[in-house]
Amino acid sequence: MKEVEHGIIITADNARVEVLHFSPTVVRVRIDRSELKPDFSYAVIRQPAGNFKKITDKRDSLVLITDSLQVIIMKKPLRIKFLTPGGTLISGDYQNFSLSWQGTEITCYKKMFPDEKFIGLGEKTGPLNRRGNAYINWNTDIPGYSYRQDPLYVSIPFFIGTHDDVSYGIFLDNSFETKFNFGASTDDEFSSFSATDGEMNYYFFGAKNIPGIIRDYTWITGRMELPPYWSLGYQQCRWSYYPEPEVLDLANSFREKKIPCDVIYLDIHYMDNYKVFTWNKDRFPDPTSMISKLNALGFHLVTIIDPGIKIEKGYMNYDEGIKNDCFVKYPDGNLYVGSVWPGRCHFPDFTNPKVREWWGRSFTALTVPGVEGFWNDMNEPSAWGQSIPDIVSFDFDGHHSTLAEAHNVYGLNMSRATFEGTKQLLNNKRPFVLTRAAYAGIQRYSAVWTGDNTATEDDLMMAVRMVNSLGVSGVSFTGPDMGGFIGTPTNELFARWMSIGVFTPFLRNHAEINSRHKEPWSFGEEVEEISRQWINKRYRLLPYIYSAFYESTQTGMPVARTLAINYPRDEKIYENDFQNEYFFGGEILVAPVSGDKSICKVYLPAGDWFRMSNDRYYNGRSEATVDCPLDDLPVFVRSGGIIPLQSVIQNTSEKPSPVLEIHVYNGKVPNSFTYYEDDGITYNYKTGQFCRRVISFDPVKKSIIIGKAEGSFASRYTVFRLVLHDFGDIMGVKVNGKDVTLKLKTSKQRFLETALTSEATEITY
Ligand code: MIG
Repeated sequence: MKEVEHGIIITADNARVEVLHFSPTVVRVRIDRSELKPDFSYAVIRQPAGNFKKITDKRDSLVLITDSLQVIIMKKPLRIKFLTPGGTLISGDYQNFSLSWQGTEITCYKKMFPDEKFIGLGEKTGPLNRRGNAYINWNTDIPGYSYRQDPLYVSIPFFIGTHDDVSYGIFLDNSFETKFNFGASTDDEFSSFSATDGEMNYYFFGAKNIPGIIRDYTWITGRMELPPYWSLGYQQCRWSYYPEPEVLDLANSFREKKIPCDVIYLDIHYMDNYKVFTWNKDRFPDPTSMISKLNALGFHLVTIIDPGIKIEKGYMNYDEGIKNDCFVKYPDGNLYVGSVWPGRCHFPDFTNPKVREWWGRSFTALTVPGVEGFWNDMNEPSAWGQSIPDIVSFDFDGHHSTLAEAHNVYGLNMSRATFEGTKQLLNNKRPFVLTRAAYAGIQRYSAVWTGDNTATEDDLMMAVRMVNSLGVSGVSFTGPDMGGFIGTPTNELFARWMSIGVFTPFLRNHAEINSRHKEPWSFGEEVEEISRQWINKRYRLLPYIYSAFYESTQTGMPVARTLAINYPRDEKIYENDFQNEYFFGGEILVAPVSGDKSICKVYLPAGDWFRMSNDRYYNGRSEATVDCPLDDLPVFVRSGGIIPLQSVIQNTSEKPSPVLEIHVYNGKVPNSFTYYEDDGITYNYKTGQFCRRVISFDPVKKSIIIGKAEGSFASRYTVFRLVLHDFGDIMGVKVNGKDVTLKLKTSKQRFLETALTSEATEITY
């Protein structure tokens, strides 16, 4: 054993082991057969820091202590265990075998506890509790994927285990193909994770609860930046809207029909022969004027981008790429050629910083005419045949590697190049970046959509779990193709999907080429009206949703949160019927249900709950049978819940009414909500131009306080309407000490209105 900065290195019989301190709750373990290689990661943005409080070298073990953890390393045979300060085992190597190499593949085996559950691993289908299942991470273009299909487009080798009264996280930071086995095909003795090459390199997260583990994981891999406000609105996509008059017609239809919408997408047909960074001049003769018309109608334009660069002399991006040596090659120096939409292509080496810069600069072709959103597709990477040879070489930021290691981080680095480049080009405006393929840490650069799903009820439920699982794994801004990309949804499925979409961080309707039209008015008048009502609701909720995104930027807490984050010990939430339930932000519980049901069973965890649509009260820790017509998804608010709402607007550049509604639901437990607002467009919030205030409800003191505004941004709202749910006929209501009378809204709701200033306001009753 050797003490080094931040930790220790052990030379065992067959292995080198390094254990480093990142924080009292984050410890990293690296193991290899020989000398550890120079350290490098695309996911991690932190360095080891601080040190163990105490390191004790005993005869048969080593004990490393932090304020929150004990790491015990047994010497012969080598076994690593993580315990609480009080000595409870949180996670530890399996007693019979702990590490194995088979060829280059290294596997780590951990003891599995009788009641242990596993959640996370990012974009995966299958159940919420992953116990009994095994998964592979190898980014894959897989149109029409089915339930339990694996692997998919995204690799996030991070999961959370929870058993007894402890939880922990493990992040295997290795971008080769990785495998996770949570007791599949074994006798429930151990779980394991493997990397097909490279070193065993994992971070152990030992924070007390799951929100703390997510906070630490996103401290290590980074958090999202605030997205443009418009990207939280409703988005309309199709493969493909063209030519220009069709795009403008589409925009006008939304306005005429009064269905709110903020974003229109152009899929691959806007390009000249599918060449990225070009425009098809026949279909889009004057993108600048088209985009300014769209902007005038309150729309933002997002265009698709593929990595493959067409081999064609005279095509600027090809010529530049060749000249600057931007494309990946075989080991013999010959350029790799793969065929995709444009035909034969070369592929940029996004693991080369010089190439990322070049790629970033190329976006002028899109940003100059006014495009503000960039949709990164096919970046698994995908080429016809779906099997690019592993030997293709990559720069790997100077560390030199091959596709075997670069494949899973290709999409991450493409998204990074896109984000960093467009951020510079947009002069202080926030770009919106969307990607299909990703690796851990993607939240720093891009939103993720869940690829080519199908219009089935199963896909709807699967999408909910995928979004929730991505959320646990650090990625907040996610959603599926609403309505299903492939196939035709029934009217019921479409309407239901729309309602669940309202409570999905990323809300985009998308459809395959040659499929039936799927705009909200394509399913008859009834579905059109239901869709309008749901999208209206999304826009009413935007102040709440934006505050939830703000929370993600601060703590990593996802916007869509499986109940397992807050109720890991409640067995019910893992049951088939209830595993899809989640919180949307901190206050709203969504119980997704398929479109073919009009009555369903929901489970409400500890606490008390109100159905949002009718204020009906429900006791927690109980099942309830509720009706769920297509215009009334089962959505509940926690008692004590605080929800800010605005008036319906048709797009986010429209000024809402100056009235901010603050809904407070009666309860016994104090609650607080951090409200956040800024211009939604620029980075001026970084210099203090935001408006943040804490709204708190204390049922014991009988007071509601709209806290003093912090920051220099002048809120869009100048009046607040406090809507009290289920407070009954309360008397003696005072605003800052002055008597007021409440007005009746419904039998369960009373309200008052008063000026919203930057000062604090206290309401007592
Ligand atoms: O080979 O650009 O997942 O959203 O519409 C298919 C056409 C390429 C796959 C994406 C999908 C997109 C489609 N793309």
